Amino acid sequence: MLANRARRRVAWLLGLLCLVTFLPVTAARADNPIVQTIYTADPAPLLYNGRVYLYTGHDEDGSTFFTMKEWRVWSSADMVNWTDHGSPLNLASFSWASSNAWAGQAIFRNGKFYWYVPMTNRATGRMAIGVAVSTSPTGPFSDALGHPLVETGEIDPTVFIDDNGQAYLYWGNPHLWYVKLNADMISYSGSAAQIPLTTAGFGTRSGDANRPTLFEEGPWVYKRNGLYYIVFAAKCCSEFIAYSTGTSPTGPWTYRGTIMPTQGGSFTNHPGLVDFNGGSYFFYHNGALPGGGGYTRSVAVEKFAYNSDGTIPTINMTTSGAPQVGTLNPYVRQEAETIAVESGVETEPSSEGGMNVGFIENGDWIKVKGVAFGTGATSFTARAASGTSGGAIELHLDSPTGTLVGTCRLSGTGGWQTWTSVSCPVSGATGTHDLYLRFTGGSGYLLNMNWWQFTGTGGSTNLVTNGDMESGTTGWSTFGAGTLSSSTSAPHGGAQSLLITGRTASWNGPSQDMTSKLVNGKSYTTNVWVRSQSGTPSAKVTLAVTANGATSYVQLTPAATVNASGWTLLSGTATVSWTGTLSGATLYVETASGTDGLFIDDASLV
Ligand code: FUB
Repeated sequence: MLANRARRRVAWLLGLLCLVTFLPVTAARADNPIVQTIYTADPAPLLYNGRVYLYTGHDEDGSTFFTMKEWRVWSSADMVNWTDHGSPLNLASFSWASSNAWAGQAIFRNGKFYWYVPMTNRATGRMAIGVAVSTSPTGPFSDALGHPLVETGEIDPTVFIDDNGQAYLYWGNPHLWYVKLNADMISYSGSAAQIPLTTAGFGTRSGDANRPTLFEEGPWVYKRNGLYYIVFAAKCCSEFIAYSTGTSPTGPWTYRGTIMPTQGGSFTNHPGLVDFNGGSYFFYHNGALPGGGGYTRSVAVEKFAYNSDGTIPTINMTTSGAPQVGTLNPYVRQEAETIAVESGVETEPSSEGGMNVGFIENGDWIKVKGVAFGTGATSFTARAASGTSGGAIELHLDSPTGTLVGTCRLSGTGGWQTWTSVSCPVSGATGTHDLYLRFTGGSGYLLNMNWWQFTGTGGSTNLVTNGDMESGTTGWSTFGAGTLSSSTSAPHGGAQSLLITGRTASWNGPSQDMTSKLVNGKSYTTNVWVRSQSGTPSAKVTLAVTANGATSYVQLTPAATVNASGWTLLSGTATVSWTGTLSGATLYVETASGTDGLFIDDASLV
């Protein structure tokens, strides 16, 4: 909360400056860092079920050391709007730990999530690594062992499972350690060993006889196209991010150079990399928030592309961050704590489960990026509470003072966790916009918000019948060969997805007839979530348009690699037009090659 007060003071000062320069104060707000409600550090992304879950540390407000007591979880389906899942793990979760909730990483295996975290072992006073377990990516997590998994006095665990199922845990500062984890992920075989820190493997550091190589801390190990990568924080202080590649999980390693130069106002940095929805993303931390610095850090993300030889380009910190993947659907319930950028608000656990937004004062706002209203919203509902006399929730497009499309008023509800639903009419919300929820009222705290949802014609314009697959195979056919069935194994949303098996050509796929639904010359946005039964085909959504006896093919989405371990969003916007009389229009999901079985879910054409 101190952070917010500090930010408010900064905003006030900026406001004074802006009065002089006639710039709106809000112009300075950026999408990076991705979390602004608290200071976060040490990002560790994990893909699960079409979302990126981000595990971080939490720097306390006003810290003068790495005073960290808990870990936090965030998630996003689009890389720009991040949902706050609170803190499902803290030092008190480990009876043997005393302090220093530092950098960890979580991984999914056999239906469970394992989160490896370093902290001080009270009994020895040394840093040790514990492992917490949960059946959900957002917890709650509990100590799997009741004692450290491994203790060498060093920090920063990273975990990796090789293609043959062998899992490895690496950690270290100043050394680089590893153990081979057993399949249960909470024990290991053999004893902790060190990876030799050679200058060929980890670069040359000058000026520190005790540390001849660049390796400092924060290892992040993964495998891509048969090559092993170890990305790490290099050369203290200030750190930069460098990497090495190897031909096996334990080397030999070859130093490959800098990924992210020293930048950003924090003397540490910490890498986490993930491939999501056809793109590659680099998470890191810096001191970019107001009041930020070496002990008050913030997590940020950049999109990048590997070079064709597998090397990683130089990545610089930006304030714009990664581009949005797809759009956000305002016609389904959205958590209030799903935020791209905010000003003044904070989050807290909600009595209705999950988190809510709170500590809202007059003029505070939340930006939700890339909201697809389609042909229009007619009303807005918010789940809200107020222990005072409430306030107004103003709905603005594209800036906190942009077009006002609706205002919901909330009176006092008798308590900050006494929830009620308030609705108000909406007009003028069409197309895709950044939505700003701006809160106005008297002095002091106004209201809390748990979730929100729009209704309207824009929500019913999905031209795909049974796009959420909750009605089995209704509305769906196959384009060419294949057998459709409804699947309950790991749906993207709801309880079911659609499965096609028995494809005999790459163009075979689940399909729907759109002939009577399309308007000539109109631009349509397509979103379809896809995963493969096995294999990693390149999938895309296509529209076969037949007019005047000729068939042409409109690419509704670009192709993206899909896999069996999680959902990938195929998303695109394309203009559909024809000459003469339209006699057939078939939407279908296909692959560039191969005949892998495909699951699809949450399909829309708007
Ligand atoms: O957050 C505490 C420590 O700072 C981490 O363990 C290191 O990687 C550095 O980021």
